[in-house]
Amino acid sequence: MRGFDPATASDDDFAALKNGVYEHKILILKGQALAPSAFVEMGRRMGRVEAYYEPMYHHPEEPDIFVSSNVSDGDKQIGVPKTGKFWHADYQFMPKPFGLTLIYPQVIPAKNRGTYYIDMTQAYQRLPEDLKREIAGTRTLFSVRRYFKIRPSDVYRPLGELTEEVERKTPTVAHPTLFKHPVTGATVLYNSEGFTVGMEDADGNRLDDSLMQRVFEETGQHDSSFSGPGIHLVTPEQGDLLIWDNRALIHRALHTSTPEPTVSFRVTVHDDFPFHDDQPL
Ligand code: 7UC
Ligand code: FE
Repeated sequence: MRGFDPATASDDDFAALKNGVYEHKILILKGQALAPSAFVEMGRRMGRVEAYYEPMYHHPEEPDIFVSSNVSDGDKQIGVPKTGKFWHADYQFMPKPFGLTLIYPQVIPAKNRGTYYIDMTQAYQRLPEDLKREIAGTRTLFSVRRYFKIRPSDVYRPLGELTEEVERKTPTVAHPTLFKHPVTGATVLYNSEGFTVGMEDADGNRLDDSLMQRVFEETGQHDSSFSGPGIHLVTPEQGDLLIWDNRALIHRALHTSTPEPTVSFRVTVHDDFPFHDDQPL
């Protein structure tokens, strides 16, 4: 999408932009030139901005910006390298995830760059009927534990103490495996290989892990060639600003395999709708 200027856009323009995101799942705004503060301001025009819960990711001047970066300035690493290199939706392991993710790449490597996406409303439609029946009414359990990044201050800490802290601050949460998207009404299959740690039936009984494995398989998350019909790669250019529906899409970063610098800024936004109504379909 060309010509969207957040500085002059009206509230109606922002409302139309958000509707476009829900309709198309992802929009790419071309030719953006925003200072960090203007990027945060843009997020505020779209809803309530949520800063990442771990401060090590924060932009030094704008804590509402999450920085993914492999660039370190001497001893001073800003942000965190190699984030999100696994299938996930943002904040899926939190009780209240946000509806919108904005990514504004700053330094783009020439090779092996971008993000893969799977539309989990379409992936649901493609499931075999017996699997649809099996997951109906269930809940899926999520945790950050496998991808929590060690902080500089964790050096020399016993691993047990660290895992205890992760479980205390971000205990496993349950979300309905299937919920109705509050805007489009589509059925969202809420699952990801990175953050899903189990499933349970409507009465809270733990289901066999083979069920979540089958969901990973059938939605293409085990496809190591990333060539399946449901997987889409977006490779941004300088000036692109990506906005996507963090309910409908799961994503996975493709990080450069060469030592090229890469830096990306992220702002995340709660929109005007409950994330889900907590009623499993
Ligand atoms: O470092 C990372 O990969 C961050 C990840 C654990 N969480 C991103 C998010 O918004 O859920
Ligand atoms: Fe992410």
